[in-house]
Amino acid sequence: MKHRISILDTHTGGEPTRIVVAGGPELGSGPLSDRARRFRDEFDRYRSAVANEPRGSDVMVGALMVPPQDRACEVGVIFFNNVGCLGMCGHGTIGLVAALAHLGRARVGDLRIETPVGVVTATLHEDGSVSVANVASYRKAHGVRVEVPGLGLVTGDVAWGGNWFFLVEDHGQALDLGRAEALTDYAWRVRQAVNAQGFPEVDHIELFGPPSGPGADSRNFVLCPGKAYDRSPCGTGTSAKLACLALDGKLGPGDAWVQESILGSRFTGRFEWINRSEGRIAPVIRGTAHVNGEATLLLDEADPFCWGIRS
Ligand code: PYC
Repeated sequence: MKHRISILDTHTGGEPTRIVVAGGPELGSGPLSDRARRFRDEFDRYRSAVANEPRGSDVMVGALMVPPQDRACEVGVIFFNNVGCLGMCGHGTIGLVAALAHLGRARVGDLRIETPVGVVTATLHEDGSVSVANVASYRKAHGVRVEVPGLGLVTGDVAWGGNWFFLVEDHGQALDLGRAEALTDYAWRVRQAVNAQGFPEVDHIELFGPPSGPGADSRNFVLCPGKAYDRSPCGTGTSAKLACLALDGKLGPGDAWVQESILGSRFTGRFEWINRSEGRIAPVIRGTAHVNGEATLLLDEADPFCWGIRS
């Protein structure tokens, strides 16, 4: 028996998103957080078939399009990667909007998108770029000191931007693409130590440094849950960064923050306060995605790796 899954491939600042347009599992109705749980618990093989080798790779982020519960939304989406599901995904949402435009389902203007962690509003601009008004973001812990075996003391902030991040500035690492392996090793060690030291929820590590040139405020290296690094500046990571900048008084409401990725691709972020005393912000991230593939995945049960290679 062959399953057929229709996909559109996109990339946002170099980071891929594989959008499942049709042929995904039937998850029923109800809140998207419940359906994401059902996808994780009962249909994980679909995630693996789409994101993992031999069809995908560790870098691949998937986006399963589902009917929204909220009728004011154009679509619901469950993001996933090589090891599990994500709460939100900024670069993935920008890719999703580019895909919807390709399908004739998005025009210049706003559209609401349901995710497992809340509704986000995306705006497709005339120039093809997309702004994402992300879920409320905030800092949970400031100046967390972590003893990392083999590295010593590392200090950072724990913040939410749709996923959980540990944000580090004083790492002493050069953020060069040629050092991706060394940066992955560094960030992975930091993650283990942060998890062990009272923050098990943190599954993204974000290192910050100076930008490569004019026009940007910062460069980052973001290690994702499955040990792949984000080729884009990371929309949820930039949202978490904006929450920290806002609380530290380093960026004002409405001011632009240009975040550069390890590749040099850029997102522009801005925020408004939702509740200043609680430190909650409404971040908006703007970037550009391109549709670069349109295909049907064939899942043949006779293929020993039909459902992907799971580590
Ligand atoms: O852009 O939010 C993002 C993201 C999360 C993981 C990879 N990219």
